[in-house]
Amino acid sequence: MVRFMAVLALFALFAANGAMAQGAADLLAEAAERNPGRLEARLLDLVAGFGGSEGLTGQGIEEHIALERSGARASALRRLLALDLDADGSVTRAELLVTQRAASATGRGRLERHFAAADADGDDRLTPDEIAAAGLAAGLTGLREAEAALLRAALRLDGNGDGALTAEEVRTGLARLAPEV
Ligand SMILES: [Ca+2]
Ligand SMILES: [Ca+2]
Repeated sequence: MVRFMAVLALFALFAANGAMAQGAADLLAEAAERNPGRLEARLLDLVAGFGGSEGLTGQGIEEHIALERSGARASALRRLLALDLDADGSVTRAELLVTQRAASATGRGRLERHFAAADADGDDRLTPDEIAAAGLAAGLTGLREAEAALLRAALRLDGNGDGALTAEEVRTGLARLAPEV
């Protein structure tokens, strides 16, 4: 029985791996079909910017994703924290109004939008938790899950299977993906 379960678990694992690999290949193929030039430029930039001497590893891809998200998160947090005039960690509607008075008409609208988006419970006050959550959400918007999945899928182009992706492998891998013309 134990052996049967083990075989079953192994089978499930292989099936999951196969589905994952298939999904990654599909993601790349779709992106290549949509805009081959853009995908190639994006991946070559990534290899150049985050690859080591051997090429771009999974860790390099994760670092890029984390950096993109932390940048977007920091911008959103800074925007909201700048409204916290008495530095108590929360932003009240009264604090928002003071900043809005000093802003341009479009600036006022933007501030209202950011405040309302962050005020999850709609009580006209941003708690530290609401501010943190708004930052996290902005980070995910900075680099969406679909884009992250596509970048992770790029490792499928690692032709020699050494776990690192070179510019050459990106070019030849994408050329192989390109639909027949
Ligand atoms: Ca405050
Ligand atoms: Ca609130």
